[in-house]
Amino acid sequence: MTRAIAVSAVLCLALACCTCLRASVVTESEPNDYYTQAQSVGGHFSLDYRADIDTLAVRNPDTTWTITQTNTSTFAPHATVEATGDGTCDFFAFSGLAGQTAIIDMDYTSPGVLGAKMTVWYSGYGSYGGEYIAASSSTPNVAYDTGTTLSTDPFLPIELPETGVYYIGVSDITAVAYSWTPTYYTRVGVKDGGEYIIHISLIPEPGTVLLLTWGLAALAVRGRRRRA
Ligand SMILES: [Ca+2]
Ligand SMILES: [Ca+2]
Ligand SMILES: [Ca+2]
Repeated sequence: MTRAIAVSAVLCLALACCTCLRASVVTESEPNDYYTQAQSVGGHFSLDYRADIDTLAVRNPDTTWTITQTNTSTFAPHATVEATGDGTCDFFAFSGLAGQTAIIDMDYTSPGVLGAKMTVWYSGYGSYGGEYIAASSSTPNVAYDTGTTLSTDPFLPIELPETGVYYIGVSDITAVAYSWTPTYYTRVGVKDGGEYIIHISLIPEPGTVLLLTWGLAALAVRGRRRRA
């Protein structure tokens, strides 16, 4: 049992190291207009320090969120997308674990965006191959996190319901998320020339950190016993 925990910990550590080797900023690439065309950011998570990833959201038992101005960039793996609107929607894909908190923060929107909406979809089910999970409110629940330039910039914390691939859709603020179909998205794209940045942060599960700590401690004990 102890050996299994140690091996799991090493695998976790190796995975964490691998996912932190590449730069965390991704340039948006078209076409990415629907979740079937989503641009993956999965290989671009890192623990690089960023001053504008400074808002922590913790989910309460009553499903509300406690939000504090805390920089999470050095302990929560994150990827950043730099994008420019061309009249179409933009979709990005990342992987997460059931129960994990993902924080999606939009920053540095140019006046050309004139307000954007973010929608999150899960890939595992749904009549079109993806299931609508959540959407940002037109009234942000963070007044002015670092990097926010418009009062309508969306900030969306979400507790992931399943383990798997998720999609973030960026559209015009007028989009009605739950009515989306494969044809609806063509009418609610981000304004042509409008620039924005999205940070996707995955908050580590306390249990994962504990498992890693136990595993490394177990390896250290085994090493001492072998040397003795
Ligand atoms: Ca920010
Ligand atoms: Ca697009
Ligand atoms: Ca923001």
